[in-house]
Amino acid sequence: MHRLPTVSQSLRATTTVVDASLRSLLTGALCTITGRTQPSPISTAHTAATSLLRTSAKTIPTRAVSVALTNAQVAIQKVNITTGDSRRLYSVVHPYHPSGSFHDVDRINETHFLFADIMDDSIYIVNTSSGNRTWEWDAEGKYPKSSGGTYGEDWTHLNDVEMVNKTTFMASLRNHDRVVFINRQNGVLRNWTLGEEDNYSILYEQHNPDFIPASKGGPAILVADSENGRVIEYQRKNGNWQESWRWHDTRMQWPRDADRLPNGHTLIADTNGDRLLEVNQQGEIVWSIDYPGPYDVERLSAPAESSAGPSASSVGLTSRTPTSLNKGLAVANYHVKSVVPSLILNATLYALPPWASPVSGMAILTQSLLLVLWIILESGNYIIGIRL
Ligand SMILES: [Ca+2]
Ligand SMILES: [Ca+2]
Ligand SMILES: [Ca+2]
Repeated sequence: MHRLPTVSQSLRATTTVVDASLRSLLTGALCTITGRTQPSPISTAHTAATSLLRTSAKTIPTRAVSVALTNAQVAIQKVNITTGDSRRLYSVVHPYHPSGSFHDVDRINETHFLFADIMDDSIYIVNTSSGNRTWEWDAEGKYPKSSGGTYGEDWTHLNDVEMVNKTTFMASLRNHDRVVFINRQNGVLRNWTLGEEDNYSILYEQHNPDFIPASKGGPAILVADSENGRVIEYQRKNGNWQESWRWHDTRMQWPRDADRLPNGHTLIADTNGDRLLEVNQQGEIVWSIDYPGPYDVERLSAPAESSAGPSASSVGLTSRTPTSLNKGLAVANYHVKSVVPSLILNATLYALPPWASPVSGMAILTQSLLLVLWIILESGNYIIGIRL
């Protein structure tokens, strides 16, 4: 995989924030985080922000981030994390689209960037020195329009792209529950596709798949299997994808990023679990902090995403599932998650403040529905009373 030390990552980000309390907790664990907290005046439709946590005075590399400047204009900017200085590299206006069209952008070299365009259901390479697209792949025509989400609105929800090598790219079609491989000459490599639409035993509306190459024990894909509430890895064996590792606990809820670090640990953004955590090779949590709605997390001292991390099978990572439950609220939350459809639960939690747990979220949703029902019934009685 050809990824550079200063590769841009995944960032629908807005601004630089140094959070002192988090900084003290993360000594030695230099991270960037994107999330739905939005302390910036820059507007975004899908609220996102980057918190750049600096724990030492050493030089921190520049990163490129995508930003939503207005409700119609999106851009990528090169940001010096140490100084906060930024330079716009490329921007476009989508007059009929809300902001946030660039759901992911990876740097190929100093001038060329790879985009995942969630509004256009496409991936493309842009030469930022000329502003021209040098290559493009569009999902239209490759999959039925009746598949995925609503065609023309949120059809594929193409939320991530990654360069596998100079000729092949990996993309995440969230609404199709698929990770696909796209060759520049031959298009989709069908026998490499991971997942199939509505087969939730494999993937269920995933985010941020990372490709682990053969040189690191792959081919493997580490992915946040969001609606299934787990982080999972698949290993390529005998021409098929086979599950090789999974991790989740009673708290995990709608994770949207997992990075395999060079030491075999896994860094996770647990979005509706409102925390960041790192698990070691034995599946134990080595540190965890509460953080509202994190979307993506990066260890700045490591290469981007999972590009320097080993596959689970090559180092024998231990899986973890919530077989032994904690007492109290954790048990209640776990049971709520087991009976409430994940799409409803996660949509509710996304709209509620970060303190809302699955139990409290369902209580608020139930009370709101009862209130609406009561208003409807009372309105009906009132109208009937008038007519009588
Ligand atoms: Ca990416
Ligand atoms: Ca990742
Ligand atoms: Ca990451």
